[in-house]
Amino acid sequence: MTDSRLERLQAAIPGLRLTTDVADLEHYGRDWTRRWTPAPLAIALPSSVDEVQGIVRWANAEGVAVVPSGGRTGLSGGAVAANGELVLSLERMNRVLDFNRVDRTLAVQAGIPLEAVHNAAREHGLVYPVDFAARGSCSIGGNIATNAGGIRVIRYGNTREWVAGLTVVTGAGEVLHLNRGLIKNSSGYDLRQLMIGSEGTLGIVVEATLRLTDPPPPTNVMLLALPSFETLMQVFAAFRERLTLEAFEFFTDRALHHVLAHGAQKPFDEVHPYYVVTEFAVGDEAREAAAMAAFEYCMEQGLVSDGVISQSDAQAAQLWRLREGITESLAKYKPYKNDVSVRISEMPAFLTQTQALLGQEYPHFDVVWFGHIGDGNLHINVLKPDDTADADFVRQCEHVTKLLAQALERHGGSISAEHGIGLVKKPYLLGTRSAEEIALMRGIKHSLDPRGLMNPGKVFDA
Ligand code: 2HG
Ligand code: ZN
Repeated sequence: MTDSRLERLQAAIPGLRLTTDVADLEHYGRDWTRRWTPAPLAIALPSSVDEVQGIVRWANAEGVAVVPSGGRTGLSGGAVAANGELVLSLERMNRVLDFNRVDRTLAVQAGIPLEAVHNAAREHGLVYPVDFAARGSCSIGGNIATNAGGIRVIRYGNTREWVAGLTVVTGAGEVLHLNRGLIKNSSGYDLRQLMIGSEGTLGIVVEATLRLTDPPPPTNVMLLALPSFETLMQVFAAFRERLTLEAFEFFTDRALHHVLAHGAQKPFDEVHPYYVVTEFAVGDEAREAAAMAAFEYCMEQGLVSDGVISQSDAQAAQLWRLREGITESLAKYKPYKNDVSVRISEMPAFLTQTQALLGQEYPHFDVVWFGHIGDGNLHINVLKPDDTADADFVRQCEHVTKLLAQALERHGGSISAEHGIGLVKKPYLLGTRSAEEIALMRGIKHSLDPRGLMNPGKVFDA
């Protein structure tokens, strides 16, 4: 470690774990986007709020940019450090701090993995209901920084519904305790909610008090095969009217093709163009009858061509794997990812137009559609053909994303439903957010991070 700035950091916080090992720079300098070459100055792995505060104060004194770092499972480049930044990894701050049975809250350090939060809640007979496939690797701090969504938003909402309190270190180096775990708090601006989804551009989430809830009633998982895209929203309406949905997810035949090639088990003998995985509460006769009624109605109307319902937890997990395994099964094709949303009522028109647009622009590419259709959230992954150079591929995809962004603007949608803006979607922010909104966001950033050192270049340019 020869950089004098790092020597001063180490001198200011003697116990701080710092590394400039080449493998560490590479490992901590990137997230699941693979487009940027990591080039951080160093990696700091603090073990306390005081150490985090010390790092931010040092960064202000030295003018060094800081990239907050959780599990780095993000898909928008929000945790990339490619410009000599200090990566501040919360990895070592991964403990449960407190469980409060009366408040039904779990206080945790930001670096704890989502799955460990699930397990801790379950030990107390409760659940933390935000859930998605990266649960084993992502951290709660990153979930909060991106207001992560996932497969149960339809029932429980996004991460922001479940954060009762936050401790943050702002870009100016102040430690703030926000909302104090309160349910009701009508005392001015809600700075906790401002921090949620700010992608590390205002400060660093160091601790959180999470709300827990009752476990859901027993559920069943159903896989439906659909003959056409047009009927998707009708199937959704038929199920939603009759059942309490825990999830309603969709994917195409191309998605299934890749998951099966990755080792999942084939659900039907025949091939169908579209599929839905839905999970809903059962556990009594009325609910089970409602589930059958929804399915039979869809079959009679020709909205669905086949279906299978889970008979055990193992089979439910198998059906879920078909949906949750998609991202991993596509990784080797270096996919260009879109994560868009519109209001559910806009979904049918948006789907029709987008399908036409992509069919026209990508006749030669493998385009994989899937996502949280019950929340109006679609993931569109475009796979890189072997014979296309990386840069050409990205250029073509960016052109189409521009067209997609225009369609989203017409339909009042968002260019990022749940993955964040980061670096990948920064060029398309205007359109989802107005110029006035972006100007206000810049002003807010300036008041919390006056030197512009917190995750600079992410979301918007200063
Ligand atoms: C999911 O819903 C994740 O599985 C990842 O948000 C989506 O890989 C993607 O595009
Ligand atoms: Zn998703």
